[in-house]
Amino acid sequence: MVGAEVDAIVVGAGFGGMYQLYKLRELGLKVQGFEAGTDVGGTWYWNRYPGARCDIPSLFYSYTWSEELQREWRWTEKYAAQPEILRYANHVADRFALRPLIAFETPVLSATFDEAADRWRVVTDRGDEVSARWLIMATGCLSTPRAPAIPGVESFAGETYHTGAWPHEGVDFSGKRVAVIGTGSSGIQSIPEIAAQADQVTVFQRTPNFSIPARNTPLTDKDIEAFKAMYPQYIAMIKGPGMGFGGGSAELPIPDDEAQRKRYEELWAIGGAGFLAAWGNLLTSIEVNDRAAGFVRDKIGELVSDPATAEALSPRDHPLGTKRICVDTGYYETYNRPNVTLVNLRQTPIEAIEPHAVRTCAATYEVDALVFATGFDAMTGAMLAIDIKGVGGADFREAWAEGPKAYLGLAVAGFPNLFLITGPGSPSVLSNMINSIEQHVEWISDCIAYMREKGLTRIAADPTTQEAWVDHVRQVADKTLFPRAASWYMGANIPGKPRVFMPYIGAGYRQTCNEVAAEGYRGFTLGKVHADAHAS
Ligand code: FAD
Ligand code: N01
Repeated sequence: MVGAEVDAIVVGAGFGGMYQLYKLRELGLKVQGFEAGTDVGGTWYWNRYPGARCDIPSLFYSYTWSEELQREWRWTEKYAAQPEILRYANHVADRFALRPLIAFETPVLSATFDEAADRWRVVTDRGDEVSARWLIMATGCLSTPRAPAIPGVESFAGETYHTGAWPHEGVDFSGKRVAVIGTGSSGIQSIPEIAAQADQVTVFQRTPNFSIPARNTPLTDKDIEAFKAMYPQYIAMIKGPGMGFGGGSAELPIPDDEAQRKRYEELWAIGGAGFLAAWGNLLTSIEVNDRAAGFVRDKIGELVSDPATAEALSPRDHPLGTKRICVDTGYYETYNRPNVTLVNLRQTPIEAIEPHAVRTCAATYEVDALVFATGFDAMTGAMLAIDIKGVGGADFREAWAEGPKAYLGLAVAGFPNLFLITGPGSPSVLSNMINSIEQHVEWISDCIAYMREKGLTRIAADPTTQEAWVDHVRQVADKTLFPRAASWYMGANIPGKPRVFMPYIGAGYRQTCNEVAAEGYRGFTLGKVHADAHAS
């Protein structure tokens, strides 16, 4: 594909990229997708670790843009497991004939804006060079796995895995001694499953996390009927002004201690991340948050037989929900198994990995396999891996050197005609991501349609408007408890990464985006390459 010209390039074939390809093809554009993996699915293609499943009920963690798709797909569980979600992604790709639009096993390496033509020139690791007017980055927020540089890690003689890049053929841990490093969502989902299979599991925990039981169940006909009955209200709600955290409960806690506890008990019994919606100020009032956190710690104490282990599993260094809340199946109970040991790295840090062991300052743990559940270079990692040059040779990595900056999380000043799907500065990872993906894809598609209709070839975010939006994103976050946690939302999991709260937590985001578009793309400069340019 050297010298090929298309109208739009979409990088990434997860739920974002697939829908974007579909929409642009519907508009009549010639589109080319590039995907590093061998197939579609993104997150659900890469994260095949045991126990991987969604934490937003599947009926809601589904595309809403096709009624036929809604009708014909039936989820089997409240929270579908990874293989089922991947089957859904594959079904979408087949159902809408998306695969022919995508070059698989083709990572995009660079993109350079040609100012004379208002086109992006994209280069892949296969040597493709393709030019397009529009470049849409559907590269994912949690798509760059990271493993810490622990001394000696390269000397480990056993098997090494990362939850975010799990082998397709699966892993059999039977008869093995397994070390799991990391207790975020991926660790919390995989540890019970690994423990059920392996001889011995040693969990190396640096920071305990709050986790709420999923209470996953098979979906019944009755559940599906109830969902169908409320579907119009659901659509009205997600298309309404509340998208982002502003859409949560508005209720404030009742002063009575017993009544508060009753509410937490009810939500604990229901299970899932809805626990965070207990009160409208759970994520802004430390007093309210402390109560809820105390409730969860009490539950950990009830679930884990050994008091010292229960205490080590009890988070005390960050408010509940300010690190992504985890949703589990039997996580805390797993520590009652005789084959599971918890190592508290706050007391006894890892010093080195040896060929057959993990060594802390206090002991050496012999293991056959190492599982890194150590997360991702979230929200910026995939973008910064690509060498992007904008107007006047502007370097994308420099533009984001102090932290990511994007107008509405959709566009970056200095990089015209490039759009981000669920980029930093949008609700993104704080929302149901499929809803946010759809909103961005539809906004971007409308914008491209508008540009073509008007014969325009360049749209660029204004630096001052972008700066104001970035400021607003920070101010809104500062009113919450989120900045108090050393979370990946803040970039705190990557040494040297700027500490900036990356997603947008304010209310009314969709409405703002709609208004920006309705006002002729307020905050953007629109132009034409030269008089005789034809819009493509
Ligand atoms: P991704 O699915 O990450 O896809 C991005 C794709 O881009 C990847 O396939 C990647 O290979 C490709 N790519 C990146 N860079 C390049 C490049 N340079 N060249 C070519 N290809 C490239 N969200 C929820 O809302 N609810 C959930 O329950 C939920 N569960 C999750 C569970 C796990 C284990 C993880 C890791 C995330 C979860 N998420 C969840 C977030 C999830 O990432 C999103 O819901 C959604 O799947 C993201 O889709 P996407 O298309 O934006 O990105
Ligand atoms: O990653 P994480 P994740 N030594 O960054 C630890 C989504 N997701 O893959 O907190 C020892 O949350 C680190 O410790 P600390 C969801 O959005 C959803 O689990 O930095 N430990 C932490 O415990 C989620 O938030 C689901 O002290 C080290 C862990 O590794 C996001 O993806 C399932 C270490 C990393 O946790 C990321 O989740 C899975 C070191 N050097 C993922 N470095 C659902 O349930 C890091 N750690 C839907």
